[in-house]
Amino acid sequence: MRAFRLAKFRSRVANLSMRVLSRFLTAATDAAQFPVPSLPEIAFLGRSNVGKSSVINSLVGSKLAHTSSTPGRTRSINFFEIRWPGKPRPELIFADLPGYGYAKISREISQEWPKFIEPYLNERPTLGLCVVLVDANVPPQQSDRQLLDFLSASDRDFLLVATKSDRLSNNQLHNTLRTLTQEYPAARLLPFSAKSGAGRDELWKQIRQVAQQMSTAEASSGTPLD
Ligand SMILES: Nc1nc2c(ncn2[C@@H]2O[C@H](COP(=O)(O)OP(=O)(O)OP(=O)(O)O)[C@@H](O)[C@H]2O)c(=O)[nH]1
Ligand SMILES: [Mg+2]
Repeated sequence: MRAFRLAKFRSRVANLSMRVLSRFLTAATDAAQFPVPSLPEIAFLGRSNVGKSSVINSLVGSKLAHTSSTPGRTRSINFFEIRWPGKPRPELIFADLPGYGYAKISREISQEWPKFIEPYLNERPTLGLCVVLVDANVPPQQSDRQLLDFLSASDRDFLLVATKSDRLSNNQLHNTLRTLTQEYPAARLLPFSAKSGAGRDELWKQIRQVAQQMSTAEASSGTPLD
């Protein structure tokens, strides 16, 4: 778990055709346990079981984050460091967040939100992008709407990712994307499947763009991200 894991990507996008190294950093259930802010950070958010940990594993190409068919598997904010081989230092942090939205889990998690998830989303200075996952097989949910409203109010950049697209026919996926666009007209939307790898290159592209913008801003301001 703690050793850097090597994964190979085959990508049609030339500059994404590379290996990525990933490493578990820490699990936090309290703001005091967050790692010192340093690198651009990408958070993965969504209802329990939507596939947050699976998206992270698909991106890094290894079983870095724990996945489970039982909702509520991830109970802490789990931080992972991402590095490209040949580079001396890591370039990104991925944060896998606890899910919300299942009745039993929801009660427990709702107590946790004010304690560490809300402070994380509100105050984390290095958080560059919130990847908000919604299940492409499930109609839009009130809990997702609440999260997106929360992120908009906090002025957080977010990207909406429709997961488990492999379970839908092209026609069904088309309808789902249309519904999501109607429901969340302001959101950037991307279909994704951890199973087939659909959408992975595009998601990497979006993540790297944010990371590059943050690094450029840091370099031109002359001050570190924290
Ligand atoms: N068919 C299909 N199944 C998927 C996909 N992504 C995730 N799953 C399945 O969905 C279940 C939940 O996946 P996780 O990645 O653990 O979901 P999570 O959002 O991290 O869940 P919590 O940590 O409990 O909030 C697992 O059984 C996965 O195998 C996908 O792209 N396609
Ligand atoms: Mg999880």
